[in-house]
Amino acid sequence: MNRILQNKIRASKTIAVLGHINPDGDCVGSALALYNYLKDNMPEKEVTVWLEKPPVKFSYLRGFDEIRTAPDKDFRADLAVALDVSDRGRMGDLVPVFDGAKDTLNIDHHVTNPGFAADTVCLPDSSSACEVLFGLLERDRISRETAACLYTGIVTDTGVFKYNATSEATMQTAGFLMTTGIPFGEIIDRAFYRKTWPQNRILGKALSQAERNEDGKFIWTVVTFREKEAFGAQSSDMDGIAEQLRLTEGAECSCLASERIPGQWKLSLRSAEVVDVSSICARFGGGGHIRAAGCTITGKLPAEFMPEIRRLVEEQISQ
Ligand SMILES: [Mn+2]
Repeated sequence: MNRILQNKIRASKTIAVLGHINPDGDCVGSALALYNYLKDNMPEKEVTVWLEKPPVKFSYLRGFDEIRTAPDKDFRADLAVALDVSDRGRMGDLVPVFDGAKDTLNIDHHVTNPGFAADTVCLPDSSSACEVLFGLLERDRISRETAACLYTGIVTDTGVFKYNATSEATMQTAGFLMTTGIPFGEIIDRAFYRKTWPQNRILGKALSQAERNEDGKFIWTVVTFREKEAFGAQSSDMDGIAEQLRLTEGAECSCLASERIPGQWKLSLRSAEVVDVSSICARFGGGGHIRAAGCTITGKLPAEFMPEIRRLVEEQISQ
């Protein structure tokens, strides 16, 4: 086992644990996993955990209420450990806490990581920062609470053991974590599937008013600002709608147009295996990945831009 984490911890009295802006399940999970691991096994250490305000849905993880969100320029830790952070700037307002530490370590899994810390453990083939961190911890010192944090991160970053980065090692890690007695089904629901009331209602609204072309390969839907307001839905509540549309039998490509503010349309496109949606979004100044991309359109109505999107999608499908 790589002893770098143990060695650095042994040499430090005060330890600051950090993650990236807009923290997701892997970020919150890995940060709190290390926090809990240190609290459980080394109570003599002074450990603090720092994150930008994390989503409240992760409040089931122990230590959630102890997360510090306000930067402290004068804070000097012996060791700062950044988790799931692919780039120094990704720590946002909390960069000074990292920079103020005498020693630094970065535990990550992003292939683009330039190695900004004094030492870096970055395994791009790992599913998640939580999987990388697990490899650095002593198994028999992992409590149920720490295991719940690690499991949360793995579930989030693998889309519940579905994305390509899911490996045999991922499943073995998850299997070990289950042996600690974590409520794994509940964790999957809370971290991944559970939706708020406005989220589910706006999803239903968007799906019920969806349309599709003649062969059913392109499916689209439009949600206006007024409709979002009526359901009390935020822009972030639209996440997952385009993906759900794409899962329609026979569909190759989906498009959700949601009005962010009056007159400004956010488009989310998803495809199954043929259409390069990033090239379509690039025409409108957006971008993303081949199978998932987005763009923003202002000054046009859906009745004007959606036929254009449809034509571009159909063009690619017919090629
Ligand atoms: Mn991650």
